[in-house]
Amino acid sequence: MIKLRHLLLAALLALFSLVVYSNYVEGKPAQSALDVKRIAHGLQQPWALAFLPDGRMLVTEKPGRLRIVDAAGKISAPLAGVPSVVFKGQGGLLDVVLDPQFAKTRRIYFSYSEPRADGANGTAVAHAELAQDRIENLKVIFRQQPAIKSDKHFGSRLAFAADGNLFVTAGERGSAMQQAQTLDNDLGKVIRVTREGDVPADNPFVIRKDARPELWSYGHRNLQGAAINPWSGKLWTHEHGPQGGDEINIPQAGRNYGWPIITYGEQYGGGKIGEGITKKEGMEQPIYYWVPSIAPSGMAFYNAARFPQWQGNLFVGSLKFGQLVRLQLKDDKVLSEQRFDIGRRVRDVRQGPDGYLYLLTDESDGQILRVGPR
Ligand SMILES: [Ca+2]
Repeated sequence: MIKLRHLLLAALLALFSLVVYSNYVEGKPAQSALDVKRIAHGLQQPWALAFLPDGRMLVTEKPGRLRIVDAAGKISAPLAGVPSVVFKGQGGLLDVVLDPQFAKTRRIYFSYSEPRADGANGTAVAHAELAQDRIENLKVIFRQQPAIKSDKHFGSRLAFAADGNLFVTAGERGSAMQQAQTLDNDLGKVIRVTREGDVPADNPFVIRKDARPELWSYGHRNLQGAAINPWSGKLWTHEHGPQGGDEINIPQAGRNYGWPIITYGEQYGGGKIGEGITKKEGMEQPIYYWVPSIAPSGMAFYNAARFPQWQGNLFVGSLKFGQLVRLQLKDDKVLSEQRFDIGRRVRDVRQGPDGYLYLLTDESDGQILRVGPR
């Protein structure tokens, strides 16, 4: 009898400590004033997350897999039909978003580093229809030109504007940064295409013979964040600077955002980039920048009712510091910044239909974290 009581007591204690421990792991770090709940783990370098209307999540994994994760955290087998990707360095299967008309079309859009001729590669965007365990009727609607032999700076975030056109961020591929300043290529550019990949008639360079018509803005470096501001309807992006000088921009039609002529960053290890200047006539200033770099990835405006204290804020993930960055905005200006320690490289940030924010962590044991203010 005594033994049984001891056993019961021990079992209760074990259960109690397990509960305390899991709360500790999920809720850390305490000083962050952030409530963190782990929804799923075991993803391999997840890059992007998109909510389906039924509350499940589409998740890309960089090695080239697309999975569905349910609200309880159960991860599906990889969906069939994903094209082959160059999984190397920063390349792989990258962003994913739903067609704004998804309920009707079952269509998803995704970006990836596409293998090209002679060992080169480039950012590509495709759409396909989501079926039970596969994607079907794939069509590539954008292929970044020219292809480059590099495993860096694919950019590749996707954002649909209210007019139905799609913005694609295209990085300058690292080895070709001067081409961010010329208009005969898709390197270091924001691209604007229709949902079928055609050029909208009102794109800024359609009448110029020396420019590619799909270009929206230029002089960018590597943009791994893009979102439509729900209050202004404008595209906002962020981009990695070199060493220092990560930026937030509100790219406008036909404007030059300066890379690599002007930057608030420097060469890795120190030293000027170009003339080492931060301003120049005819080039746009970022609305905000970070020195030192936070290595930003993922971007979400918060407009849910659940947490009124977050209303109107912009959230950005930090790979380098393992943080979630909260920016308080007034119109097109950043008023203040707050950082929350996540303790893991934050790759993507999305607002869930339940009004929480959802983060992806960029690891071999990648996680989905649900966060809210504490
Ligand atoms: Ca710039």
